[in-house]
Amino acid sequence: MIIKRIDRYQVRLPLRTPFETSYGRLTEKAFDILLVTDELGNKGIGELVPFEQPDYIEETIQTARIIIEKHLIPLLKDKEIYDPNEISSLFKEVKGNQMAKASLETAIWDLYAKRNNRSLKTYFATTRAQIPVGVSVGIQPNLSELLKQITNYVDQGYQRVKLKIRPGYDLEPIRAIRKKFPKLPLMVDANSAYTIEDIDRLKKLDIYDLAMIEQPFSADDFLDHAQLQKVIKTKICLDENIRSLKDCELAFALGSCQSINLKIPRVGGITEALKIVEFCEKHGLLVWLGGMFESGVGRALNLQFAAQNMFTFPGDISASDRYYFEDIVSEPFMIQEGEIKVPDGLGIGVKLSQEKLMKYGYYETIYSN
Ligand code: OSB
Ligand code: MG
Repeated sequence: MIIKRIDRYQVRLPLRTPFETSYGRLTEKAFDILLVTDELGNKGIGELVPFEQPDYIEETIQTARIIIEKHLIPLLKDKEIYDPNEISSLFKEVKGNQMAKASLETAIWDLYAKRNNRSLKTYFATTRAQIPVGVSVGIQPNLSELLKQITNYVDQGYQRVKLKIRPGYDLEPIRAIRKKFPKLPLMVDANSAYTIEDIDRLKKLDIYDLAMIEQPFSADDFLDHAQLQKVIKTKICLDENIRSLKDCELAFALGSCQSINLKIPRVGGITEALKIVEFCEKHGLLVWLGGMFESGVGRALNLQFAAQNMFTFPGDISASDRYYFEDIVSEPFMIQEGEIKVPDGLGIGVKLSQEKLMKYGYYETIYSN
């Protein structure tokens, strides 16, 4: 297949409630939907997920748009693609910028599956029609609000809660949650807010039966994570650190973690993500699927991927209404008895809602040949 045209919707969706992490507060999510068209008129869709601020990782939506238009699309020009696994090698000469790469790579996977009349999940080792899901809870203004939020999610059926923490907002909220929900599968995510100086405080988290502690230290640190993992029994999970299979190999060799939060966009797309899943399976690392406040497009991709039998730990794949009043796909994702149904249409299995796209975004053609 040859990519003949690429269209883009730039969208902004207001969040139902602001989301606070150790590094900032988000009230609205900006994202782009890329629509790629082949020579036969088949179409694939992908989501560009980075934030407007370089505060989660360095990539932003603005830098990603430049990389896509100036550096990635020219590599696709007149290129005959036989297999979507070729895209990651084709993009290799552009360093880094994984989320920019993933937006096109995942759109091409969707296109390829549709062209072959297949659901995307049929390319993966999947047997499940619906999957258990978890929810990520932002930093709250007080403990009663926190417990109210968690009670609400538990009542909706979420099977695992991830609490955002930062130094000073850690032991007390965890203790309060554990008191009310002694058996709840619970984990925490620090988004790099601690340093090795905080090791004594982090050791105190060990008694709360947490499923894992996600990304306590900085995104470029492997050694301090390894030092912490040696003295706590709770699993350390790496998120921001892991941009490639190489990063997983390094983390495993050094003992920096026992779990990986895998986000397809953060590792440059499906091909690299599949290699990471294989590595984790081989070496006994607990791999699960993370999220980036995706719209229905990225959410559908995450569901297709997390339907793999390996993904037993509930991911950050909540229902559309966890973050948004309205989704830009025609059928928003709903949670039912703690699970979300994996779409079984062609490709990623969702249809865009033109009405919602026009309400929240605008459209332009960024490539045509
Ligand atoms: O650190 O996992 C994270 C959201 C945006 C950026 C980083 C993270 C998160 C979340 C929520 O924790 C994931 C989601 O529910 O989409
Ligand atoms: Mg994280």
